[in-house]
Amino acid sequence: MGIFSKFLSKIKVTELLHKPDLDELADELIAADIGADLAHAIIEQVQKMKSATPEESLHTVLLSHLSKKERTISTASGVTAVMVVGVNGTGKTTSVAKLAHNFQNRGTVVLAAADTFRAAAVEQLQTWGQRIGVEVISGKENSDPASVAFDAISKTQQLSAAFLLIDTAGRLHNKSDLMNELEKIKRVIEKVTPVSEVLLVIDATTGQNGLQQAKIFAEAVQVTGIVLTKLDGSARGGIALAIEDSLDIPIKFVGTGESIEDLAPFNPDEYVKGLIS
Ligand SMILES: Nc1nc2c(ncn2[C@@H]2O[C@H](COP(=O)(O)OP(=O)(O)O)[C@@H](O)[C@H]2O)c(=O)[nH]1
Ligand SMILES: [Mg+2]
Repeated sequence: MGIFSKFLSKIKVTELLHKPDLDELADELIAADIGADLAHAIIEQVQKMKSATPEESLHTVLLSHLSKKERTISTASGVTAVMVVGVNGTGKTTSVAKLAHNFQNRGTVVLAAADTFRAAAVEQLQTWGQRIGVEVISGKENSDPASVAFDAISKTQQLSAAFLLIDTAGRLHNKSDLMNELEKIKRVIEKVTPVSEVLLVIDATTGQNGLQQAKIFAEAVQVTGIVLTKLDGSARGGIALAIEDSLDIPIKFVGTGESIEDLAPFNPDEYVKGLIS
């Protein structure tokens, strides 16, 4: 059930939006993690749209705040290299495994365990790799992530693999450290092939806090797309709208659970319909 359904069923009786309705709509938008400023901008726009029904107006206005950028993964003719970045716990490693599974029917996939700061992170990726039958390149604990990236791109060439997915560390305590590390990994890959995508993983259940983290990452690296995880655990999916409105980075995939199949392309129209109906 959409987050605005209670509200919409009530206003349908009059088909007109009055001040108390608009206040209630603003509250619902904010409760859905859309953020106060954007919620008020949406209200103003809905008010100006007199011709349509409130439901149609809301649909049009919400859709207009989503990114117009391409949502499919851009692929390269040789190796498609994809870096996956984001704060610890958001779902990077799981998303790397899900993406690998998703790409497997299009060619050989190699995974790089470049989060070398946590032994558990490497083991976790290896376990996924075994389960889905994908090679995982790793280094020793605390080894240089860029050296893992180097080994991984070498392996990718050796196997003539079509995809290289790189899992990275998510420490946020020092922005310039983070930037240096991610840039170094990128440089190592780009000696061989361009990095096609840098996907930022955001946990939908962290709401506006997740948006703040996203801003820090977007300043540190050139993010080309977002994977919004744990939408299954969040009744407040409005965060997708807040992210796209403020960063104009397209959400390319959504995570809808903990198993390998729980990844879906993000469809703006369906998303908005889901919020409303
Ligand atoms: N419910 C749900 N859980 C998820 C999703 N994606 C990841 N997780 C869980 O979130 C936790 C952290 O994921 P992990 O991939 O280790 O995050 P990382 O630290 O960013 O690599 C794990 O328990 C995952 O199973 C999702 O889409 N939905
Ligand atoms: Mg991880």
